[in-house]
Amino acid sequence: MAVFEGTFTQTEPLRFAVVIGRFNDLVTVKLLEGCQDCLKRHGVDTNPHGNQVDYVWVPGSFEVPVVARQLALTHRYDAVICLGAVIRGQTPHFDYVSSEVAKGIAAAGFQTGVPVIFGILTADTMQQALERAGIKSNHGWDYAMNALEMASLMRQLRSNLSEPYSRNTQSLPASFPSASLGNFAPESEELG
Ligand code: INI
Repeated sequence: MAVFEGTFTQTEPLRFAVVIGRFNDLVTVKLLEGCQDCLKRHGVDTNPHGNQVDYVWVPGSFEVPVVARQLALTHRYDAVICLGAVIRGQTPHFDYVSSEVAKGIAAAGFQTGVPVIFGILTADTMQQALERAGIKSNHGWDYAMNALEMASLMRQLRSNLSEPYSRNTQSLPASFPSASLGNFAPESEELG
């Protein structure tokens, strides 16, 4: 048997997409800077005109999942990093936006088999959000680390493990109905 773990060193072949919400861009621009700093210090060319990272801006966090899923479906990227800032304020908007975004980002990763990193900062106040986006620490850096680790891990799993059950049903016992894979089978029909 084996142990699989992502590494942070062989980053040259990796490709990333970063989806960023403009809402609360005082915060999201800082998250992006932290994210780029981390990727760069691990050898990734973060130049938008280079060939390792693409950037996509969307109006707010609510729009992040649909774009993240679309990018993941292309299978051009080893990971998609989602950046946004949802700040509680005085309205229930916070709860609607944050819960839908969390569900949508999870679904994007789960449906496509591509790591989609949840880099949506949720905070009670702008001060709290800024503290987590550079004043005290920068969570953008952490999200990039998560992306590097998952990108590397998924490459290792792909190159070391055989085809997933959904693509190799002949090796399954007859008593294992393929329908039982249900939502666990990655979407392949849309990949072209
Ligand atoms: N978008 C955010 O990214 N953060 C927020 O705090 C926020 N609040 O609180 O309203 C927010 N709203 C906009 C939302 O993401 C959509 O862009 C908008 O509703 C249009 O669909």
